[in-house]
Amino acid sequence: MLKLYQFERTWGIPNLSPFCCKVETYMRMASIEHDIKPALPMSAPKGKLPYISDNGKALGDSRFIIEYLKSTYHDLDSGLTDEELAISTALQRLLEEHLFWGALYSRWQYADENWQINKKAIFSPLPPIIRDIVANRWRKKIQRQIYGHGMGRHQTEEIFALGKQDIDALAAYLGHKPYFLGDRPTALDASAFGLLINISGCPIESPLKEYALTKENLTTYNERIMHRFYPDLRDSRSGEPLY
Ligand SMILES: N[C@@H](CCC(=O)N[C@@H](CS)C(=O)NCC(=O)O)C(=O)O
Repeated sequence: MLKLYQFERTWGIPNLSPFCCKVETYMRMASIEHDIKPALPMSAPKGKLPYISDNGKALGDSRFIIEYLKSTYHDLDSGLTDEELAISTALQRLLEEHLFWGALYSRWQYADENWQINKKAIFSPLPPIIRDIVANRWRKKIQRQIYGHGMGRHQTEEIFALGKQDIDALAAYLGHKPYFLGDRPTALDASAFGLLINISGCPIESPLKEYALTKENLTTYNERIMHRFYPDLRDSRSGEPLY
C-alpha cells in the first residue's frame, strides 16, 4: 500500500505542513488509497516532508510525488487546457515559492508566541531531554533558509505586504468559482488549500492570517474542501466534525 510520511496531525487541520497537506489532499481528491505514517524531516530522503513510499521506492518533494500519483494512479488535471495548466503551474509557484515564505516567517521568526506554538506542534514527539536542543537548532536552520530565500532580508511590514499581494491575487483569481479552475478540484487546489488552511486555519497569529480572513471567498473555499474531503476530521474534545 502507498504510504505518505508526514508530520502528525495537529491544530484541527489536515497537516501543519502546507506540502504534506497538499499531497494528502491530492490523494483524497483523487480517491487514491494510502496509509499515513507520522514522521519528522530527518528521516526523509531529501530531508524535507512529505515523502511517499510505493513499491519499495521512496520519493520526496510534493511536486514529484504528485507527478508520480498522476502517472501511476489518477490525474486530476487531465482535460485541462494548456492555458489552464500554465495558470496552475504559475499559481503553484506563487503559493509554494513565495507566499509560503511569509507563512514560514510568521511561525519561525515573527513572534515568540508563534514559535512556542510551532515548537510544541513539531517537536513534541521527541524525547524531552533533546527536544529543546533539536528545536532551537532547527529554528536557526529555518531562519537561515528564510534569509537565503531572500524573504528574510526584508522588514516585517514588507514581508507581510508581499504576502498580502499574493492573497489578493489568489482571492481575485478564485472569484466566485468553487475551485481555482472551475467546478472540479485539480492539483492546483491541493496546493492552494494546503497553504491557505495553514495561514487562516491554524493558531499562528499574524497580519497575513488577519488579512486572509478578510477574504470571504478564501474562507468559504477552505471550508468547502474541509467539508468535502476531510469529513473525518473532528474536534478533539467534542468529537464533532470540524467543518
Ligand atoms: N519543495 C518541497 C518543500 C517541502 C518542505 O519545505 N517541507 C518542510 C515542511 S513544510 C520541511 O520538511 N522542512 C524541513 C527542513 O527544511 O529542514 C515540497 O514541495 O515537498
